[in-house]
Amino acid sequence: RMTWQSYHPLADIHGYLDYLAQTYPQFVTLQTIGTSVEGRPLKVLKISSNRPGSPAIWIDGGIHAREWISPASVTYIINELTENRDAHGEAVKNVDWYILPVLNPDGYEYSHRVDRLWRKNRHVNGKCAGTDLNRNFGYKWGGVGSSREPCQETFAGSHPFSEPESAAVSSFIQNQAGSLKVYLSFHSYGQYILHPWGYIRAVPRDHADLSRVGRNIATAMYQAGGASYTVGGAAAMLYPAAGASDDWAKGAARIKYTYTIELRDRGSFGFILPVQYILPTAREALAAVKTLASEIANVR
Ligand code: 0X9
Ligand code: ZN
Repeated sequence: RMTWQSYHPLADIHGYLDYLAQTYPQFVTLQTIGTSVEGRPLKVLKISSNRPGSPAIWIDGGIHAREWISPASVTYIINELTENRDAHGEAVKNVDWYILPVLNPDGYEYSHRVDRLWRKNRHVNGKCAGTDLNRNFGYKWGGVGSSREPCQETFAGSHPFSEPESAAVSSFIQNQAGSLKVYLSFHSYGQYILHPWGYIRAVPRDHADLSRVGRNIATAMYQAGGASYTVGGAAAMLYPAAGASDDWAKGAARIKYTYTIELRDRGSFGFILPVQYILPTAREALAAVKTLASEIANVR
């Protein structure tokens, strides 16, 4: 079934989520929160603490089709939090987890079948296909670092949440009514731990908290897998880009600990990360989420 020795097509990933929900019904449930442009389900796995009022963590992967290490790492995290639940301490059991491994299923499949370097979703906009889902979120939408031109890689869509994938995620997150304390999105590549803001080179009021926890994440990732991750504000450290999911999570959904993590590598292989790096990278990703869980769970 699922391994971390190769990159899997969408059917394997969705089949694995179905299997987990069937095998662990006491604490795992699977919900389809919407459908993609081409009609594929957006499957969110909930791993429950079974304690009312628990803090919750949202994790997504695969916003960008070609960043295959992201769904691979997110499914590894899911595996550890379910099949290996007792190995990771109390904090992870006291959190409700909402995990969407493939936010852009159409793009993911297209990158497997047709164009390995496809980035966007598969919405047809006139002569070109694809909206950049990480420019389509409705906070400071359409600003710097996004394009109005459908043929560009950073096309922001016709309006905020014009795409079913980003719209479904935003509705679901808003419906979690304040329980979400962490929003985390896995991308590649570059080895960065990015926090808001991404639309402007300024920092939010609680920048010191975001930076402190970000540095704790970097330390844990280094210890888990040996790669160095750099922490900083997204616009200041990488480039300004408006309409991304992280800025929306912080600015509109008001989730305090919001991060985008750019997984391995630093550019030697880039998006085409060889399969022998899946496990070490996924271990780093797991260390990141465990750090966040202990930060918000108040048990140590
Ligand atoms: O440009 C992006 O969407 C992300 N980088 S990627 O190479 N994976 O495409 C970075 C997004 C960082 N966050 C914001 N700019 N808000
Ligand atoms: Zn990306």
